[in-house]
Amino acid sequence: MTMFKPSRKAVKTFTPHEASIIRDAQRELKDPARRLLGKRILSIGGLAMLSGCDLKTDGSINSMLRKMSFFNDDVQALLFDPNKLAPTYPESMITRPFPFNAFYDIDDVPEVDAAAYRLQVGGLANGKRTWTLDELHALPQEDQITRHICIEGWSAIGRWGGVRFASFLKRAGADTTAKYVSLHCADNYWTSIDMPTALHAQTLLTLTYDGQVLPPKYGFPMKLRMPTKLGYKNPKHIVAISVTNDYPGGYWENQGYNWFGGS
Ligand SMILES: Nc1nc2c(c(=O)[nH]1)N[C@H]1C(S)=C(S)[C@@H](COP(=O)(O)O)O[C@H]1N2
Ligand SMILES: [Mo]
Repeated sequence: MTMFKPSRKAVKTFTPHEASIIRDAQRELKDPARRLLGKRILSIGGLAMLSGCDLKTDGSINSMLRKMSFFNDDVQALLFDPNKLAPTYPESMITRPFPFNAFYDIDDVPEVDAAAYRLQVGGLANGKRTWTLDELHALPQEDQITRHICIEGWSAIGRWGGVRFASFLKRAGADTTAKYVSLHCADNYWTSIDMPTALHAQTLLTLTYDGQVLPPKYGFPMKLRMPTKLGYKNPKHIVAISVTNDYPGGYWENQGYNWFGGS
């Protein structure tokens, strides 16, 4: 990782004005980026130099932050080990009750009609494009007990069951050399993930929570569970999946949350 660290000689000193802009920038950075900085993979001064930013203006800092966020995505993608498993836990450690979170109140959780439900697969895929819930339930299922980490500062252990997303993508004829998989939800939430995470062994197209059909608050009828990613990258109520090379962004990502969102 030292390759990202500027040499001691290269570290420049900042004027008080520049230092205050850097402090603001650091405050604006979301957790994963902060963690990367904390691990000393990069310093903000080093980044300012890498991105050719003179730190004179807020416009400049904004464009630096934008570049930095993409740079951070690239670094996280580089550090992501597709063979490394997230920790799993015994049943006795499940958090009860498991918390609910969404960009709206629990009373506004969408009601999806199970009989009418069709999961759509679009984009770079040449297999089956429409899936009923029965068809999803007929696929081989597995369970995981993992920790969900929300960027808002809480975490909880839960048990999800469903189909390995890698095997679902294969059945759907997805082009697994594509860059992104985007996931669109019944509440108009959406997010997108990198292909290596989509193919990770613990990435599960979940249909159950704690052995029961996924309740509405946890994402009925289907949620994508990834213990390698932060909470906002785990979409509930998914109605459409698209395989694409065009950057799809996401609901929170487009408001400044880091796109890679590794946990
Ligand atoms: N469709 C949808 N999925 C979503 C969200 C949302 O608002 N809508 N919120 C995300 C966030 S920020 C979190 S922390 C988790 C919360 O999942 P839970 O209610 O099962 O705890 O859902 C994620 N997936
Ligand atoms: Mo979250």
